[in-house]
Amino acid sequence: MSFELISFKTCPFVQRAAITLGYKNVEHTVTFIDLAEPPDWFLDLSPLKKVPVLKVDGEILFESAVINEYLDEITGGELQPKDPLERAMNRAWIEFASNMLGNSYMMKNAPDKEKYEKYRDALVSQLHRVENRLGEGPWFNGEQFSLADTAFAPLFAHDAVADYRFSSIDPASTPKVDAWSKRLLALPAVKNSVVSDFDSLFLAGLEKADSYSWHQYAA
Ligand SMILES: N[C@@H](CCC(=O)N[C@@H](CS)C(=O)NCC(=O)O)C(=O)O
Repeated sequence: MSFELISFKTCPFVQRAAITLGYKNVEHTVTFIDLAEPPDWFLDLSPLKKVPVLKVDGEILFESAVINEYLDEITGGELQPKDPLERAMNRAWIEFASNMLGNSYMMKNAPDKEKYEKYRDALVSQLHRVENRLGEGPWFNGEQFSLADTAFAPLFAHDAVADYRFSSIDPASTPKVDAWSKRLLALPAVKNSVVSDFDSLFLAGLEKADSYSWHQYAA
């Protein structure tokens, strides 16, 4: 089978698929596009005009959570709980992580302090909810690493940019999230899921957006 991941270098949803591909050692190629100027071939093939897209023997698979479930299923399926309710609850938390990624993006790209704080407050409250959900670890479901871990890891990778200058995690009030996030960031599959100049590309994006967070960082 051939796998081609269509990617944008700073997209956290792409990163989820890249982590699963890496964790499962699935041989694949990566094609980068610029979402500011998406090529026609991409607009034709991506139903929602979004990345990630995974081409599987030429077939188009989209939506990061769906891509990850598929990748797990063709490689043993151990990244999803066997119990249907547990599996469904994991899916729900993956959706929650997507919502957090949205708030994180809105916060970092907010044009002013008021909007920045609005999204930061939402994110902090969500981090507390995750804190209450986590057990003893080391992973989201305990001993077994899962797709829930791969879904949250990009949030923490974005949080760690520029030596945690943009972090919303308070280790004192959300210690389990803090420890879990650092454990995830130390995994080779997570480390290798972004390009080597990820930090500078991410910062360039904030500068281009002329965001409040960029001005705080540059000051
Ligand atoms: N629900 C989608 C979200 C993907 C998404 O929002 N990707 C962004 C980049 S990070 C995108 O392609 N945006 C382009 C657009 O909205 O036109 C998933 O999980 O794959």
